[in-house]
Amino acid sequence: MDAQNPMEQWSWPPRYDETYRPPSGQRHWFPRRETMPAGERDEAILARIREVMAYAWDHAPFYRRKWEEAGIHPSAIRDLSDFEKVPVVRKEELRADQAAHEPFGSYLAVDPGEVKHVNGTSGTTGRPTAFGISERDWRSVANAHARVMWGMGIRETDTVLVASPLSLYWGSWGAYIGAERLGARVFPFGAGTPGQTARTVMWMKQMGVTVFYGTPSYALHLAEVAADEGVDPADLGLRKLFFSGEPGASVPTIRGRIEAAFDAAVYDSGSMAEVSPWMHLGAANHEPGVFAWQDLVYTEVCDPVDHHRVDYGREGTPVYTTLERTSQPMIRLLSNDLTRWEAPSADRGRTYPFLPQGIYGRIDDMFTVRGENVYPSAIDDVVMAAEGYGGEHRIVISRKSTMDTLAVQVEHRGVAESTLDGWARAIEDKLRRALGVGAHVVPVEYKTFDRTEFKARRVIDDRDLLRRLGSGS
Ligand code: 8LH
Repeated sequence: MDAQNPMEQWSWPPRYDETYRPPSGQRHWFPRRETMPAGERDEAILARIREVMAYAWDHAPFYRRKWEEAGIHPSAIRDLSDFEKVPVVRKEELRADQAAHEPFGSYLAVDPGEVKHVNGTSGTTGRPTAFGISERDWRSVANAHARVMWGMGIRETDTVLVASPLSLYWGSWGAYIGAERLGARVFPFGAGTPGQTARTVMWMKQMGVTVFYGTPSYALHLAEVAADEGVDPADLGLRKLFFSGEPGASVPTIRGRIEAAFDAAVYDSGSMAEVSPWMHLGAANHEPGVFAWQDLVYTEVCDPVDHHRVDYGREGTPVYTTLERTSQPMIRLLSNDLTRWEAPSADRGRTYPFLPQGIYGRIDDMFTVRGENVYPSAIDDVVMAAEGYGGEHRIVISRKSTMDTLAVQVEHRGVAESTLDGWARAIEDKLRRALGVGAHVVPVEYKTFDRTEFKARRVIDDRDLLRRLGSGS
């Protein structure tokens, strides 16, 4: 690294100047870190990985046990390819470890007394996982998020609405503390209580909200409720919306619908709560897709079976390593999500690897119909582009004898009854072309389905039901 021009505020453990903020007209929060040659950054990342691993070895019995079993010592990591040999961490392992070492697991690498914030998974089934966050980590996350939000063009003059649940969900708090650190005005309205969405519309107007944070599904629901209340969402005054939590902001049709409804720019971000700063994936200008800000959370897009990096241009599953977390460091956490990555290029304004379609699904959510792999987000993309789309749909996978079949129930709005059949067949054609397999489209009335205020669940897998009843296969 250039000794005359070191990376800005780059240290282990992380320490940030809390008074720092770039001049408003500056595009990058930390220009050097964000635009330096990727190879030089990788050298710094390798050194940091070794520090983080040594720290975890000394402070977190979970990692020492795991690596001893695998015959790996932090000192053996001499390049980023060596790092690919470090075994991945699965979410089930974290859950089991917390059950055995309550409440934060033996991967807690600080004294329990240092845990000053608790968040957790909001899953309603199974054992929830607790996130124990030290004050130092809380500040690192705030600084990282401020930086990524700055990259989205959010400034201290903005009022940022946090429109996702303000409870256990790390996403909401991460957006909150990032906006606060950036110097913006934060408006934590939350989401998820009955009647709240109509009130959100009213308050947005009154407070002059300029930036929205939530899930893509919720933004679309909000637009619908605003229209029901007689308010054109484009008149709400939003400049920008940024998202995380589910695919959508990089799915062209969903992105387009949100941009058109609010007449504002859309940005994707998000990874996993465990690897907060989750916002390490952030937008490139005004295109779909996200950067992997490697100096915050080192992301390897890997083969889902051997967990080695796939070449740029290829699809794989992100494996994440936090480079700035000390309380519950995550070292090669397996996401089981799917994405495709591209090599860093200075042309994009930041020299990070780029994920042009964002994260487009989870491996578990992918299903196979007549030999073709299908992602729900690919169906969303086609169906939501249809003229007369009513705002919601459901994807139903069932099994007839030994054959899986796919049906999509699509709400329609403003489509004449006499043309409904043709409308459905036209969507079927587009689905066949996009997915390579046929799907049966069933038109249903507008507002047949519940809207979500958080992450959408649109897939109904009847085969699961059959399996549970013991009559499947
Ligand atoms: C995404 C995205 C995205 C998350 N595109 N899929 O992102 C906020 C964090 C706090 C979050 O949602 O964490 P959580 O609840 O642990 O969920 C993580 C999963 O959510 C992740 O594995 C993805 O499947 C999905 N996700 N952000 C597509 N921008």
